[in-house]
Amino acid sequence: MAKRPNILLTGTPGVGKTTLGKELSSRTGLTYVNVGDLAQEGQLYDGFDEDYQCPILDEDRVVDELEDKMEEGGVIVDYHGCDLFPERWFHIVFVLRTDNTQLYNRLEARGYTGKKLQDNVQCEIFQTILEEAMEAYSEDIVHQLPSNSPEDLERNLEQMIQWVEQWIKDHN
Ligand code: DAT
Repeated sequence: MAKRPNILLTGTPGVGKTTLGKELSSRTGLTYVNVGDLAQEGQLYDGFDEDYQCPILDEDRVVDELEDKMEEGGVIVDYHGCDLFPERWFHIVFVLRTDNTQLYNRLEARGYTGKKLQDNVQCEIFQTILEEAMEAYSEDIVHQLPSNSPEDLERNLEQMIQWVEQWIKDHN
């Protein structure tokens, strides 16, 4: 079996990780893993956040759950955080970025309101996830990508597919 890279797709909720990740998976054959869904399915939670009215991720159990798959390679991980994963897992990290107004509209359409909506838009304004990624991974594997339009999506996909193909050539 050919060696294949692991990719982390991260960024504020609503920037387009799931849309991009699923399409990248279908075009490359890499396995797409949505950490939010994985946690939900396995109930990998440790408490409840009253402020945000959502369960708190049990990070250790998430990491344990994914370890074997990541070791094998060929996984696209989608999550709105990035410092919970071991650095060694990823060969490249993409941080998707969306303009504030655009993000606001997407999150509102998703049913976010009040503090949850405000805090997520602020998270994007303050580049919180980008900074988290820069601290958690070697800066030369962290790439920011604009994710505002269908054209951005297509351009990002093309660049990523090219990178995946090159990586596979170089490592096999
Ligand atoms: P995330 O997984 O980061 O929370 P998503 O993939 O669910 O985001 O996308 C949120 C919404 O934005 C969804 O309605 C699809 C839309 N969207 C995603 N990428 C886009 C893009 N590049 N251009 C326009 N809309 C996009």
